[in-house]
Amino acid sequence: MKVVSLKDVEGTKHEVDGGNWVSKRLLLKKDGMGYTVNYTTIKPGTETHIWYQNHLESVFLTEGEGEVVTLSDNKVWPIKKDDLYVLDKHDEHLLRTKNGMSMVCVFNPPLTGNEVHDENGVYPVDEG
Ligand code: 9YT
Repeated sequence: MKVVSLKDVEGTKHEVDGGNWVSKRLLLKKDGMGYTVNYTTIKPGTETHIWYQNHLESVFLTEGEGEVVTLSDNKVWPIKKDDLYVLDKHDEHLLRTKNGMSMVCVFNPPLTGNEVHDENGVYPVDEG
């Protein structure tokens, strides 16, 4: 087994600033677990368009509150500390917060580590 701490990835290439968010990538494809675990902070006053067409993601909020808008039905989902939101249909969505949020994000399949959203809010499929 092993223990991975935020300080192990802070200041490395696995701390990724996506503009509206900063993601510290704790577990990646190279770790062989079959999923990724990231600790992500969402900056206050942001709205982010996200559409993980190639990944499933679940997100557990450890701090803060905001909302998810699913674009297929324009439904607004309030989210707050202790909630887990589950994008089980590769849901295209907007992620909004007034005061910022902290969260643990799990991705299947795992990320390689360097992904930043493209113009459609998508991470590319890993061909490796
Ligand atoms: C909630 C979310 O998907 N935020 C964008 C960053 C992503 N969590 C990541 O790459 O860790």
